[in-house]
Amino acid sequence: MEAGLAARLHYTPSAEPAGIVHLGLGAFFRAHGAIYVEQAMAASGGDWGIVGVSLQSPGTRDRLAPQGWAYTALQLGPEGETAQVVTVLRDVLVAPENPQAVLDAMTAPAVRIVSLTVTEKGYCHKPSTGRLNADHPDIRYDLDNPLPRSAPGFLVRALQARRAAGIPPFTVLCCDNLPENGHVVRGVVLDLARLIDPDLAAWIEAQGAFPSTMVDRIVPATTPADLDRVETLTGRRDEAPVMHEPFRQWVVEDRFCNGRPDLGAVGVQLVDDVTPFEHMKLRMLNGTHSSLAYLGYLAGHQTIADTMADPVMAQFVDRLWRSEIIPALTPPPGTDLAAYADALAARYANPAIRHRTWQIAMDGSQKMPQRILGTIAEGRAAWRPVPGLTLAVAAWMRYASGRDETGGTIEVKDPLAPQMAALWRDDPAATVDGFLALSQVFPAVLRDDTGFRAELTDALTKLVRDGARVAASG
Ligand code: CS2
Repeated sequence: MEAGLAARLHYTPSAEPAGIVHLGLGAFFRAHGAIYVEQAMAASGGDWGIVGVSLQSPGTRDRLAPQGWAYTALQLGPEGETAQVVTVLRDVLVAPENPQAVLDAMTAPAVRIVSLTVTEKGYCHKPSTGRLNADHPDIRYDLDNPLPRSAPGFLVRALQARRAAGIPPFTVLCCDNLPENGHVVRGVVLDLARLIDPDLAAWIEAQGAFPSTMVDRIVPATTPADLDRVETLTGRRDEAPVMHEPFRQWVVEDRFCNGRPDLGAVGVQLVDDVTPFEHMKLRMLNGTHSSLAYLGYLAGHQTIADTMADPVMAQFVDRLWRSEIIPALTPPPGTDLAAYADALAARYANPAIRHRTWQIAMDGSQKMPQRILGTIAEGRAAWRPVPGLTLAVAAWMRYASGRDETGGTIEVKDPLAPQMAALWRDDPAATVDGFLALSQVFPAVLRDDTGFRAELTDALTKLVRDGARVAASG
């Protein structure tokens, strides 16, 4: 069918009460967790419908409302595309418009899980320590006001309301790419709760649950061309579809305090300890994604697939996996890390997924510690050379300071963007000194490591002198 002519996708949502409130209703959750939950309900039942919450803007709510909250998930494989309509959303709320409605939804007794994808910066923590940043403007606001702005604020105020009403806590299920993500969100919730009411903190500590998870599926931002593509394929106009690769993985610690969908029935791995899975994924996937994003962007590549089609970059990432990252990892039970790397290379090269290097490059100051800097610190402690990852840090510094290979400006999206733009100097050693002083990004072991400082300066010098492709060629 020709795009622009079809009737709008529409569905009448179920009136059953929701069992899950999800904070941060972006494309990733709609293409990953929401589909697993829908399939778990189809397999084993349970009232686990989802109320989605946008913490910032009304766009997703406005596009989904006329569709009865249904949307198309389009799977893009090298061999073709398949569409599925997802109907697990029961409602979508926009927090800044009506924070009380969000707290009411989170306080409903039928809600037993609050899941989150609010991105790394949404936890208002210090990435290098994992603790709450009590000076964060949203946290300061949330300390003084009963109607919150931040994700930790919503969690704490909703748990406070549940405790006051004699309702047990919900499980907090973090689905962001953070190390020990359940532990981090537990830490920020308890830190904030202690500042509000120490008895509340003690109740959450005793009765709440914060399982860690590892989430994986590549979900590029939806483009206007994707809307036409979905319409042509399905014969329905959908203003809010999501695009995703075939692969998916979800590893979850089975520690829920108030029930859960039958996730095991639909391929979710329920484990005691997610740490080895999460290290593997954050370092092998996200660490190389970010490395390819910075070097690829500087080399003029639009997407990860384009970057992988450049033999210099494909060889570079292969060296990262085999010589620098795998040697620092403990394989999760039953996992062959070399095969995992091969599978990643194939996923990255999928030409149907147009995942922009610019999109992945976003928020680097929040991503570098868990994706790259931890592997560097461990490699250096073991006297293992990590030249490729060091080059990736140099590429991030060049990118984050807002200058591309031709001297043009880059639109840097990052909470530290203005601060980082001011750190660029014509002298690479001075630039490195400025960046290494960012204690919220670099752990002390790297800030104090003179060898690392020297190697990073060499990498940046080479990158500026020769360009990203030559620097990445070894
Ligand atoms: C990406 C991730 O945007 C990014 O930073 O590295 O979103 C990545 O695509 C997912 O974590 C894959 O599971």
